[in-house]
Amino acid sequence: MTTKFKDQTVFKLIAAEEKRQREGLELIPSENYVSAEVLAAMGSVFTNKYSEGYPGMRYYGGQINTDAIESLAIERAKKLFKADHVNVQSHSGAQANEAVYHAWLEPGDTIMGMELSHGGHLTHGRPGTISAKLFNFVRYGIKDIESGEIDYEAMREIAIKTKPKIILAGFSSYPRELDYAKFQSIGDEVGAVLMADMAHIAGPIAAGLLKNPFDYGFRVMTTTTHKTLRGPRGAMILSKGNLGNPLKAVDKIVDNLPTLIDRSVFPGLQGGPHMHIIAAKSVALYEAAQPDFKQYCINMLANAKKLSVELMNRGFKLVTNGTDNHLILADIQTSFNFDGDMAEKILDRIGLTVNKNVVPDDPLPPFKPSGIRLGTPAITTRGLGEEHMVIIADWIYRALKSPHDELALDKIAAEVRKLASSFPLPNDN
Ligand code: DSN
Repeated sequence: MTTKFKDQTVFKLIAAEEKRQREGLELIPSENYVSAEVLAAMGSVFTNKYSEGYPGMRYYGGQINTDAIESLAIERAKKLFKADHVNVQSHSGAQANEAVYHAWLEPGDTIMGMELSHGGHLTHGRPGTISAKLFNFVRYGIKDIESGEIDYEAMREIAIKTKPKIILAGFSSYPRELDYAKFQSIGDEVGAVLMADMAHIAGPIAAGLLKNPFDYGFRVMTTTTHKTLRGPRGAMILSKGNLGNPLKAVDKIVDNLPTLIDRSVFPGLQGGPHMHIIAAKSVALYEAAQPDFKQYCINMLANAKKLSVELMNRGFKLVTNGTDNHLILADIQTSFNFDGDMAEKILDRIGLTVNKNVVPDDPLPPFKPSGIRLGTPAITTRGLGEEHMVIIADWIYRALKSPHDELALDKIAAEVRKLASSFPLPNDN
């Protein structure tokens, strides 16, 4: 397969990665496998084109096809998520969040986001990030680790005291649904713009299986496109309001958020958009509008629930004792008396890919935290069902119970390889 390429070094690594993906099972909740069509669009000649600006307003010639493809992505995303406007140029979720902050805030303004160890993301103000240097972050968090319910009363009190200009709903390791109506009432009370970072749950929202924050007064949603949405690596910013000329300055009023955001992305934070990625986003958005995508999301959520129950049946302590979405946070330190980093490495050894993760108020440091994060987006794309969740829970339990038994680990690794190899990758078909 690699012999036709001159750069053997790189293409051998690509082949090796494909083999790793084929023979193992990806359980990282932010990962997925794209379709052959998304992959083809990413590897298309659109990568050759510069298109600074927006459709109809570019700084380069030759935009007949780029304008069409970007407009298509925008229209498809608007329809899928009930947005008034969508910026499809953001290169990543981090940049999308950054662009929204800069569109609406001045340095020193306050943003309220989820406590990082309770599930919030790095771009929600982790010390050391650019946004944490520029803006003042205040926090809301969960009431207790057993229910995972957000302490909305405490959130309201902090919001009244600190007057955030943005209240941010969103997470990268929170296994429950948020009560967006409560966000709305607090946002209205303190006059904050409501923003949702729905990177993890964009797929089920598009499928109508999880609530859409736009139905609860949210003005902005950011999402990556490569997680449950199953598109190329990249991001989008969806907003409510009116779109003016994005190349001209406009007043900072909430109805102008679409224009303010477009200006913040380009020329604020980025130069030329990646048109091959935008082409692939268009394909993914088309796929997400098809009936089989809804079934995929139903299966993904059912698999996550089943996996969480099977893990708990085997004695695993899960943060919030289960999941309402596609992700599971297991407290390995409490369950097995070693940390999540060690668990990640043991599971890697048997071909199950997970990632170490902090648990709420983790006493251990982020590089050797107490937990691991697991999820079902990728294995569900592969075609695994609830019956396989029993097998996977058992493998995880057996491996973590006997982490130094090399023979036992070899045996499990062979079982993983055999099962995984019987489920082709989407681009095999
Ligand atoms: N790094 C992503 C995740 O794994 O959740 C979030 O950006």
